[in-house]
Amino acid sequence: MKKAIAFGLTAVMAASLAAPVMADSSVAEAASGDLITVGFSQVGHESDWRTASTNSVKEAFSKDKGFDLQFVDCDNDSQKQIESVRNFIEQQVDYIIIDPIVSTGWDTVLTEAQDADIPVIVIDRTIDDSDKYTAWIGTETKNEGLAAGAWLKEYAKAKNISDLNILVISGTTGSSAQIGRSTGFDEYVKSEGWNKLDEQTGDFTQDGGQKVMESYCKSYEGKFNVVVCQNDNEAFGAIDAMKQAGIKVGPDGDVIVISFDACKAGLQDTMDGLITADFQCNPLQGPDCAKLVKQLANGEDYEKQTFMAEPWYCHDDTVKSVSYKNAAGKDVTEDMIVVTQDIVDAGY
Ligand code: GYE
Repeated sequence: MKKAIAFGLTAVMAASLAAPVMADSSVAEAASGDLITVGFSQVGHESDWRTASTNSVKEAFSKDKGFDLQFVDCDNDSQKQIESVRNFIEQQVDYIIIDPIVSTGWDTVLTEAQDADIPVIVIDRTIDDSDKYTAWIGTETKNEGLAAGAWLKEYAKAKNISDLNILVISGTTGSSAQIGRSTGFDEYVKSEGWNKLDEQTGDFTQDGGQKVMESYCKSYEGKFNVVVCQNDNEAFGAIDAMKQAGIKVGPDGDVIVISFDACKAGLQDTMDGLITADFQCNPLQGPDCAKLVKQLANGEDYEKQTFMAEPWYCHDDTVKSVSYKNAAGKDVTEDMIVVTQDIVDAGY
């Protein structure tokens, strides 16, 4: 008995030393070995955004914080993703976290999770054909597309550019991030009568962005002045392809590049003027997600939907703010922030 108490105390002390900021209940759970088991089915490893997302979840769901996390990288393969969720159900984990590659095809496996009494939390991208999950944490990607459209409209006006000939390199087809950004931006294409020449997927990768841009440079030589890349990694590839084709991007060049994510390297390119505007999507969703799982475990109230804050960045102050009707139908005005070295340094 004495021995057991002594062991308990030592374990609690050791846990406290290892994780001084941990809440008392978490210390007790971790020390007793009573960890909350969580399976995380991640999209893949296609972008800087994704790496930041994976790291954020792994850090927030560490053993010292009271979790036993099983991580599966689905390599952008939807079939593999469904199997990973089934595997978590078979193992009877306490909670499942899914970042869905595509937004449909989910109802059957979510019904299986529900039947097994395993709560599912969806992060980042959305599931649009089933409501059999407990909560969602992520970003409103349609607002990102709308803000990009509102910015381009004002930028073109300020620079006296009357003809906008646009090429889009979209993200993974059928992902909510692609659908949201395309839908939001296309509202402006339509209302402003812009000429969208083409839209092809670069699958959110640098290589994909480069390949699509190489082919665009041949097919649309001399015919375009805007390239919209649906994430920074695609923009890096597209910028390389344009450089090789002798096209100058940026405020004094031939082509305006718009991007999404605003990861550290994207912010650097925005400061350097290669990307003219970059609309941030915040990947640091791990802490909110871990907080939510603890709330569920403790039977506390929780938010069914959590939207991450997302600032909008630009190279210079030509457009100081953007006004648009957001996805929730609300009229909003948001600042455009000129990227400085401090902002790059603080980036993910
Ligand atoms: O923009 C992209 C990543 O789902 C919002 O996925 C995320 C997107 C992000 O691959 O870089």
